[in-house]
Amino acid sequence: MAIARPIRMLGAVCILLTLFLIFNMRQAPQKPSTKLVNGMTRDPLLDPTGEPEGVLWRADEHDYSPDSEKPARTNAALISLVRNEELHDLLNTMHDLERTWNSKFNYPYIFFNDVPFTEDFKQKTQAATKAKCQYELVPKEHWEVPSWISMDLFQESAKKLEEENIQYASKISYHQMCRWNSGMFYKHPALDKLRYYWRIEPKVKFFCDVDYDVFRYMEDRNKTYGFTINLYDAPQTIRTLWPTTKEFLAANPTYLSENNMMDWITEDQIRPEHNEIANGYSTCHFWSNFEIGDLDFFRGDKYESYFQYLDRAGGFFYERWGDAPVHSLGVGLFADADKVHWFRDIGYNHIPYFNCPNSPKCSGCQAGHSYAGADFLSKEDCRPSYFKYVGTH
Ligand SMILES: Nc1nc2c(ncn2[C@@H]2O[C@H](COP(=O)(O)OP(=O)(O)OP(=O)(O)O)[C@@H](O)[C@H]2O)c(=O)[nH]1
Ligand SMILES: [Mg+2]
Repeated sequence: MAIARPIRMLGAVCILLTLFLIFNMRQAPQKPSTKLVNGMTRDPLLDPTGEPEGVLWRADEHDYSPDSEKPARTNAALISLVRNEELHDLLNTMHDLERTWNSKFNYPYIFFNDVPFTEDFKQKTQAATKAKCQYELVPKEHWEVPSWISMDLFQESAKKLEEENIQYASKISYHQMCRWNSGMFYKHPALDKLRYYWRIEPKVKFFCDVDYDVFRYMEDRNKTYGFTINLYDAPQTIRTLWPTTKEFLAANPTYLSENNMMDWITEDQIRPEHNEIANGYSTCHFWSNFEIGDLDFFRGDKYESYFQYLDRAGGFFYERWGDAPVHSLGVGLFADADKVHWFRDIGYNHIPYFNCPNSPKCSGCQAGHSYAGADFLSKEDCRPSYFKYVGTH
Protein backbone atom coordinates (compact mmCIF):
# COMPACT_ATOMS: atom_id res chain seq x y z
CA MET A 1 0.00 0.00 0.00
CA ALA A 2 1.45 3.37 -1.01
CA ILE A 3 1.90 5.92 1.80
CA ALA A 4 1.46 9.56 0.88
CA ARG A 5 4.73 11.53 0.77
CA PRO A 6 3.83 14.06 3.51
CA ILE A 7 2.96 11.17 5.86
CA ARG A 8 6.28 9.49 5.04
CA MET A 9 8.08 12.76 5.75
CA LEU A 10 6.22 13.17 9.05
CA GLY A 11 7.14 9.61 10.05
CA ALA A 12 10.79 10.24 9.25
CA VAL A 13 10.80 13.47 11.27
CA CYS A 14 9.21 11.66 14.25
CA ILE A 15 11.84 8.90 14.13
CA LEU A 16 14.67 11.45 13.90
CA LEU A 17 13.21 13.44 16.78
CA THR A 18 12.90 10.31 18.96
CA LEU A 19 16.51 9.29 18.18
CA PHE A 20 17.68 12.82 18.97
CA LEU A 21 15.88 12.76 22.33
CA ILE A 22 17.25 9.32 23.25
CA PHE A 23 20.78 10.42 22.25
CA ASN A 24 20.52 13.55 24.37
CA MET A 25 19.13 11.72 27.39
CA ARG A 26 22.07 9.32 27.25
CA GLN A 27 24.66 12.01 26.63
CA ALA A 28 23.53 14.70 29.05
CA PRO A 29 25.80 14.34 32.08
CA GLN A 30 24.11 14.81 35.44
CA LYS A 31 25.37 18.30 36.12
CA PRO A 32 26.61 18.60 39.68
CA SER A 33 25.21 21.53 41.53
CA THR A 34 26.22 23.54 44.55
CA LYS A 35 23.10 25.36 45.67
CA LEU A 36 23.32 26.23 49.37
CA VAL A 37 20.25 25.52 51.49
CA ASN A 38 19.15 24.77 55.02
CA GLY A 39 20.98 27.77 56.46
CA MET A 40 24.44 27.03 55.13
CA THR A 41 26.29 30.20 54.07
CA ARG A 42 29.46 28.62 52.75
CA ASP A 43 30.34 25.04 52.03
CA PRO A 44 33.55 24.22 53.93
CA LEU A 45 34.48 21.89 51.10
CA LEU A 46 35.28 25.00 49.06
CA ASP A 47 38.13 25.81 51.44
CA PRO A 48 41.43 24.14 50.58
CA THR A 49 41.32 20.68 52.13
CA GLY A 50 44.44 18.78 53.11
CA GLU A 51 45.12 15.71 55.18
CA PRO A 52 44.09 15.49 58.83
CA GLU A 53 46.60 16.80 61.35
CA GLY A 54 48.95 14.69 63.39
CA VAL A 55 50.98 11.59 62.69
CA LEU A 56 49.80 9.62 59.65
CA TRP A 57 50.99 6.22 58.50
CA ARG A 58 52.27 6.21 54.93
CA ALA A 59 52.98 3.40 52.53
CA ASP A 60 56.52 4.60 51.75
CA GLU A 61 57.47 4.62 55.44
CA HIS A 62 55.98 1.29 56.51
CA ASP A 63 55.62 -2.17 55.04
CA TYR A 64 52.20 -2.42 53.44
CA SER A 65 53.07 -5.05 50.83
CA PRO A 66 50.20 -7.50 50.35
CA ASP A 67 52.09 -10.64 51.39
CA SER A 68 54.27 -9.21 54.15
CA GLU A 69 54.65 -11.43 57.22
CA LYS A 70 54.61 -8.39 59.51
CA PRO A 71 52.59 -5.79 57.65
CA ALA A 72 51.92 -2.30 59.00
CA ARG A 73 48.21 -2.87 58.35
CA THR A 74 46.05 -2.85 61.43
CA ASN A 75 43.14 -5.19 62.13
CA ALA A 76 40.80 -3.99 59.44
CA ALA A 77 39.13 -4.86 56.16
CA LEU A 78 37.08 -3.42 53.33
CA ILE A 79 33.67 -5.04 53.47
CA SER A 80 30.77 -5.26 51.06
CA LEU A 81 27.42 -7.00 51.01
CA VAL A 82 26.88 -7.50 47.32
CA ARG A 83 25.01 -9.58 44.75
CA ASN A 84 26.63 -11.62 41.98
CA GLU A 85 24.72 -9.54 39.41
CA GLU A 86 26.46 -6.39 40.65
CA LEU A 87 29.93 -7.61 39.70
CA HIS A 88 30.48 -5.04 36.97
CA ASP A 89 29.51 -2.08 39.18
CA LEU A 90 31.54 -3.47 42.06
CA LEU A 91 34.63 -3.75 39.85
CA ASN A 92 34.31 -0.06 39.00
CA THR A 93 34.16 0.73 42.71
CA MET A 94 37.20 -1.44 43.37
CA HIS A 95 39.18 0.17 40.55
CA ASP A 96 38.42 3.62 42.04
CA LEU A 97 39.36 2.60 45.54
CA GLU A 98 42.50 0.76 44.45
CA ARG A 99 43.62 3.74 42.35
CA THR A 100 43.06 6.32 45.07
CA TRP A 101 43.98 4.36 48.19
CA ASN A 102 44.17 0.62 48.53
CA SER A 103 46.88 -0.18 45.98
CA LYS A 104 49.16 1.60 48.50
CA PHE A 105 47.90 -0.15 51.63
CA ASN A 106 46.54 -3.51 50.43
CA TYR A 107 43.83 -4.00 53.02
CA PRO A 108 41.88 -7.22 52.42
CA TYR A 109 38.36 -7.26 51.03
CA ILE A 110 35.61 -9.38 52.57
CA PHE A 111 32.55 -9.86 50.40
CA PHE A 112 29.26 -11.03 51.87
CA ASN A 113 26.28 -12.54 50.10
CA ASP A 114 23.07 -14.32 51.05
CA VAL A 115 23.72 -16.79 48.19
CA PRO A 116 27.09 -18.30 47.17
CA PHE A 117 29.38 -16.13 45.03
CA THR A 118 29.98 -17.39 41.51
CA GLU A 119 33.46 -18.41 40.34
CA ASP A 120 33.33 -15.53 37.88
CA PHE A 121 32.67 -13.07 40.71
CA LYS A 122 35.53 -14.46 42.76
CA GLN A 123 37.99 -14.58 39.91
CA LYS A 124 37.29 -11.05 38.63
CA THR A 125 37.24 -9.33 42.02
CA GLN A 126 40.51 -11.02 43.05
CA ALA A 127 42.03 -9.93 39.75
CA ALA A 128 41.18 -6.31 40.57
CA THR A 129 43.49 -6.11 43.59
CA LYS A 130 46.81 -7.35 44.98
CA ALA A 131 45.15 -7.58 48.39
CA LYS A 132 43.49 -10.75 49.65
CA CYS A 133 39.79 -11.26 48.91
CA GLN A 134 37.55 -13.39 51.07
CA TYR A 135 34.06 -14.56 50.12
CA GLU A 136 31.54 -15.19 52.85
CA LEU A 137 28.03 -16.54 52.97
CA VAL A 138 25.65 -14.76 55.34
CA PRO A 139 24.39 -17.37 57.85
CA LYS A 140 20.75 -18.21 57.17
CA GLU A 141 19.72 -17.24 60.68
CA HIS A 142 21.18 -13.75 60.14
CA TRP A 143 19.25 -13.16 56.93
CA GLU A 144 15.89 -14.83 57.46
CA VAL A 145 12.86 -12.77 58.40
CA PRO A 146 12.58 -13.24 62.18
CA SER A 147 9.86 -15.57 63.46
CA TRP A 148 7.94 -12.81 65.24
CA ILE A 149 7.31 -10.87 62.03
CA SER A 150 3.87 -11.31 60.50
CA MET A 151 4.08 -11.45 56.72
CA ASP A 152 0.47 -10.31 56.44
CA LEU A 153 1.26 -7.20 58.40
CA PHE A 154 4.41 -6.69 56.31
CA GLN A 155 2.39 -6.83 53.06
CA GLU A 156 -0.19 -4.47 54.41
CA SER A 157 2.38 -1.93 55.62
CA ALA A 158 4.41 -2.19 52.41
CA LYS A 159 1.28 -1.40 50.39
CA LYS A 160 0.73 1.76 52.39
CA LEU A 161 4.35 2.84 51.95
CA GLU A 162 4.13 2.19 48.22
CA GLU A 163 1.12 4.49 48.08
CA GLU A 164 3.44 7.13 49.56
CA ASN A 165 5.95 6.39 46.77
CA ILE A 166 8.51 4.80 49.08
CA GLN A 167 11.07 2.97 46.99
CA TYR A 168 11.64 -0.76 47.68
CA ALA A 169 8.78 -0.80 50.24
CA SER A 170 7.49 -4.21 49.19
CA LYS A 171 10.87 -5.70 48.30
CA ILE A 172 11.43 -8.04 51.22
CA SER A 173 15.15 -8.52 50.43
CA TYR A 174 15.65 -4.76 50.80
CA HIS A 175 14.22 -4.94 54.33
CA GLN A 176 16.42 -7.96 55.07
CA MET A 177 19.46 -6.09 53.76
CA CYS A 178 18.69 -3.07 55.96
CA ARG A 179 18.28 -5.30 59.01
CA TRP A 180 21.50 -7.22 58.27
CA ASN A 181 23.45 -4.01 57.86
CA SER A 182 21.90 -2.64 61.05
CA GLY A 183 22.51 -5.45 63.45
CA MET A 184 23.98 -8.54 61.83
CA PHE A 185 27.06 -7.64 59.81
CA TYR A 186 29.27 -7.31 62.89
CA LYS A 187 28.16 -10.75 64.13
CA HIS A 188 29.58 -12.51 61.09
CA PRO A 189 32.45 -14.77 62.25
CA ALA A 190 34.67 -13.44 59.43
CA LEU A 191 34.82 -10.12 61.30
CA ASP A 192 35.44 -11.62 64.75
CA LYS A 193 39.14 -10.78 64.83
CA LEU A 194 38.83 -7.40 63.16
CA ARG A 195 38.50 -4.02 64.80
CA TYR A 196 37.75 -1.64 61.88
CA TYR A 197 35.78 -1.92 58.66
CA TRP A 198 35.29 0.32 55.66
CA ARG A 199 32.04 -0.38 53.89
CA ILE A 200 31.86 -0.14 50.13
CA GLU A 201 29.05 -0.69 47.63
CA PRO A 202 28.90 -1.35 43.92
CA LYS A 203 28.63 1.83 41.83
CA VAL A 204 30.07 4.25 44.39
CA LYS A 205 32.97 6.43 43.25
CA PHE A 206 36.16 7.71 44.85
CA PHE A 207 37.84 10.82 43.49
CA CYS A 208 40.81 11.81 45.65
CA ASP A 209 44.19 10.31 46.32
CA VAL A 210 44.41 9.44 49.99
CA ASP A 211 48.01 8.86 51.00
CA TYR A 212 47.69 7.76 54.60
CA ASP A 213 46.33 4.66 56.31
CA VAL A 214 42.77 5.64 57.27
CA PHE A 215 42.38 2.65 59.57
CA ARG A 216 45.51 3.66 61.50
CA TYR A 217 44.06 7.16 61.62
CA MET A 218 40.93 5.74 63.29
CA GLU A 219 42.94 3.60 65.68
CA ASP A 220 45.56 6.19 66.69
CA ARG A 221 42.85 8.74 67.58
CA ASN A 222 40.45 6.14 68.99
CA LYS A 223 37.71 7.18 66.55
CA THR A 224 34.43 5.29 66.57
CA TYR A 225 32.89 6.22 63.24
CA GLY A 226 33.78 8.06 60.05
CA PHE A 227 31.41 9.39 57.39
CA THR A 228 31.41 11.48 54.23
CA ILE A 229 27.77 12.37 53.53
CA ASN A 230 25.09 13.61 55.93
CA LEU A 231 21.47 13.61 54.76
CA TYR A 232 17.79 13.79 55.69
CA ASP A 233 15.82 10.56 55.36
CA ALA A 234 12.34 9.91 53.98
CA PRO A 235 10.40 10.37 57.23
CA GLN A 236 7.60 8.00 56.15
CA THR A 237 10.05 5.10 56.39
CA ILE A 238 10.90 5.72 60.05
CA ARG A 239 7.72 7.01 61.71
CA THR A 240 8.20 4.97 64.89
CA LEU A 241 11.99 4.66 64.95
CA TRP A 242 12.48 7.62 67.29
CA PRO A 243 9.58 6.77 69.62
CA THR A 244 10.97 3.21 69.88
CA THR A 245 14.46 4.61 70.48
CA LYS A 246 13.10 6.85 73.24
CA GLU A 247 11.52 3.83 74.93
CA PHE A 248 14.90 2.10 74.84
CA LEU A 249 16.62 5.19 76.25
CA ALA A 250 14.06 5.48 79.04
CA ALA A 251 14.80 1.89 80.03
CA ASN A 252 18.58 2.40 79.72
CA PRO A 253 19.26 6.01 80.69
CA THR A 254 22.93 5.40 81.50
CA TYR A 255 23.64 4.37 77.92
CA LEU A 256 23.38 7.95 76.66
CA SER A 257 26.84 9.34 76.04
CA GLU A 258 27.68 12.54 77.88
CA ASN A 259 28.88 14.18 74.69
CA ASN A 260 26.03 12.97 72.45
CA MET A 261 24.43 14.39 69.30
CA MET A 262 20.92 14.85 70.65
CA ASP A 263 20.57 18.39 69.25
CA TRP A 264 21.38 17.20 65.73
CA ILE A 265 19.07 14.22 66.16
CA THR A 266 16.06 16.20 67.36
CA GLU A 267 16.54 19.45 65.38
CA ASP A 268 13.10 20.65 64.26
CA GLN A 269 13.47 24.07 62.61
CA ILE A 270 15.14 23.40 59.28
CA ARG A 271 12.66 20.79 58.01
CA PRO A 272 9.87 20.79 60.59
CA GLU A 273 7.68 18.47 58.53
CA HIS A 274 10.39 15.79 58.62
CA ASN A 275 10.63 16.04 62.38
CA GLU A 276 6.85 15.91 62.67
CA ILE A 277 6.34 12.83 60.50
CA ALA A 278 9.28 11.06 62.18
CA ASN A 279 7.79 11.93 65.59
CA GLY A 280 10.63 14.01 66.97
CA TYR A 281 13.58 12.82 64.87
CA SER A 282 15.10 15.26 62.40
CA THR A 283 15.79 12.20 60.17
CA CYS A 284 19.40 13.40 59.77
CA HIS A 285 21.82 10.57 59.34
CA PHE A 286 25.25 9.53 58.13
CA TRP A 287 24.82 7.93 54.73
CA SER A 288 25.95 4.42 55.52
CA ASN A 289 26.90 3.26 52.03
CA PHE A 290 30.20 4.86 53.09
CA GLU A 291 31.29 4.24 56.62
CA ILE A 292 34.50 3.47 58.43
CA GLY A 293 33.69 2.12 61.83
CA ASP A 294 34.92 0.50 65.00
CA LEU A 295 33.40 -2.98 65.24
CA ASP A 296 33.91 -2.94 69.01
CA PHE A 297 31.34 -0.14 69.20
CA PHE A 298 28.74 -2.13 67.26
CA ARG A 299 29.52 -5.36 69.12
CA GLY A 300 29.35 -3.55 72.44
CA ASP A 301 26.41 -3.94 74.86
CA LYS A 302 24.85 -0.56 74.18
CA TYR A 303 24.52 -0.78 70.42
CA GLU A 304 23.74 -4.51 70.42
CA SER A 305 20.95 -4.24 72.97
CA TYR A 306 19.60 -1.20 71.09
CA PHE A 307 19.49 -3.28 67.91
CA GLN A 308 17.77 -6.16 69.73
CA TYR A 309 15.13 -3.77 71.02
CA LEU A 310 14.52 -2.29 67.56
CA ASP A 311 14.44 -5.72 65.97
CA ARG A 312 11.71 -6.91 68.35
CA ALA A 313 9.65 -3.80 67.59
CA GLY A 314 9.39 -4.93 63.96
CA GLY A 315 10.09 -1.65 62.14
CA PHE A 316 12.63 -3.20 59.78
CA PHE A 317 9.59 -4.86 58.17
CA TYR A 318 6.49 -2.93 59.19
CA GLU A 319 8.16 0.32 58.21
CA ARG A 320 11.37 0.54 56.19
CA TRP A 321 13.95 1.40 58.82
CA GLY A 322 17.29 1.79 57.10
CA ASP A 323 20.66 0.89 58.53
CA ALA A 324 21.76 4.50 57.97
CA PRO A 325 19.37 6.08 60.51
CA VAL A 326 19.81 3.12 62.87
CA HIS A 327 23.63 3.38 62.84
CA SER A 328 23.37 7.15 63.10
CA LEU A 329 21.07 7.08 66.12
CA GLY A 330 23.28 4.46 67.77
CA VAL A 331 26.42 6.49 67.13
CA GLY A 332 24.76 9.83 67.91
CA LEU A 333 23.40 8.62 71.24
CA PHE A 334 25.92 6.11 72.59
CA ALA A 335 29.25 7.30 71.15
CA ASP A 336 31.28 10.37 72.07
CA ALA A 337 30.66 13.03 69.40
CA ASP A 338 34.37 13.89 69.41
CA LYS A 339 35.07 10.35 68.24
CA VAL A 340 33.07 10.77 65.05
CA HIS A 341 35.03 12.01 62.08
CA TRP A 342 33.98 13.67 58.84
CA PHE A 343 36.35 12.32 56.17
CA ARG A 344 36.12 15.51 54.21
CA ASP A 345 39.27 14.61 52.27
CA ILE A 346 37.78 11.42 50.80
CA GLY A 347 36.07 12.41 47.54
CA TYR A 348 33.00 10.21 47.28
CA ASN A 349 29.80 9.70 45.33
CA HIS A 350 26.81 7.42 45.67
CA ILE A 351 24.17 8.59 43.23
CA PRO A 352 23.06 11.36 43.52
CA TYR A 353 25.17 12.88 46.34
CA PHE A 354 28.83 13.87 46.55
CA ASN A 355 31.50 14.72 49.06
CA CYS A 356 34.00 16.63 46.97
CA PRO A 357 36.79 18.61 48.66
CA ASN A 358 38.88 21.41 47.22
CA SER A 359 42.20 19.63 46.82
CA PRO A 360 44.75 19.04 44.06
CA LYS A 361 44.55 15.37 45.05
CA CYS A 362 41.03 15.11 43.57
CA SER A 363 39.81 14.68 40.03
CA GLY A 364 36.45 13.82 38.51
CA CYS A 365 34.26 15.82 40.89
CA GLN A 366 33.76 19.52 41.52
CA ALA A 367 34.66 20.94 44.92
CA GLY A 368 31.62 21.77 47.02
CA HIS A 369 29.12 20.29 44.56
CA SER A 370 27.04 18.08 46.75
CA TYR A 371 24.49 16.58 44.37
CA ALA A 372 23.86 15.88 40.71
CA GLY A 373 20.37 16.29 39.35
CA ALA A 374 17.31 18.38 40.15
CA ASP A 375 17.66 21.23 42.66
CA PHE A 376 15.19 19.70 45.12
CA LEU A 377 18.01 17.29 46.06
CA SER A 378 19.84 20.16 47.77
CA LYS A 379 17.23 20.12 50.53
CA GLU A 380 18.42 16.68 51.62
CA ASP A 381 21.78 18.03 52.81
CA CYS A 382 21.86 17.83 56.59
CA ARG A 383 25.40 19.09 57.04
CA PRO A 384 24.29 22.61 58.08
CA SER A 385 22.60 21.17 61.16
CA TYR A 386 25.52 18.81 61.81
CA PHE A 387 28.07 21.61 61.52
CA LYS A 388 26.02 23.76 63.86
CA TYR A 389 25.34 21.20 66.58
CA VAL A 390 28.25 18.78 66.31
CA GLY A 391 30.99 20.52 64.35
CA THR A 392 33.06 20.20 61.22
CA HIS A 393 35.56 17.69 62.60
N1 LIG B 1 23.84 -10.14 48.58
C1 LIG B 1 22.89 -9.24 48.60
N2 LIG B 1 23.23 -7.93 48.64
C2 LIG B 1 22.25 -7.01 48.63
C3 LIG B 1 20.88 -7.35 48.60
N3 LIG B 1 20.15 -6.21 48.60
C4 LIG B 1 21.04 -5.21 48.64
N4 LIG B 1 22.32 -5.66 48.67
C5 LIG B 1 23.56 -4.89 48.75
O1 LIG B 1 23.37 -3.96 49.81
C6 LIG B 1 23.87 -2.69 49.49
C7 LIG B 1 22.74 -1.67 49.51
O2 LIG B 1 21.77 -2.02 48.56
P1 LIG B 1 21.23 -0.99 47.47
O3 LIG B 1 20.29 -1.74 46.60
O4 LIG B 1 22.37 -0.27 46.84
O5 LIG B 1 20.41 0.01 48.41
P2 LIG B 1 20.34 1.59 48.34
O6 LIG B 1 21.74 2.14 48.30
O7 LIG B 1 19.45 2.02 49.42
O8 LIG B 1 19.60 1.81 46.98
P3 LIG B 1 20.09 2.55 45.64
O9 LIG B 1 19.86 3.99 45.90
O10 LIG B 1 19.23 1.93 44.59
O11 LIG B 1 21.56 2.22 45.47
C8 LIG B 1 24.53 -2.85 48.13
O12 LIG B 1 25.89 -3.13 48.34
C9 LIG B 1 23.86 -4.06 47.53
O13 LIG B 1 24.73 -4.73 46.68
C10 LIG B 1 20.54 -8.75 48.56
O14 LIG B 1 19.38 -9.14 48.54
N5 LIG B 1 21.59 -9.64 48.57
MG1 LIG C 1 23.18 1.71 46.88
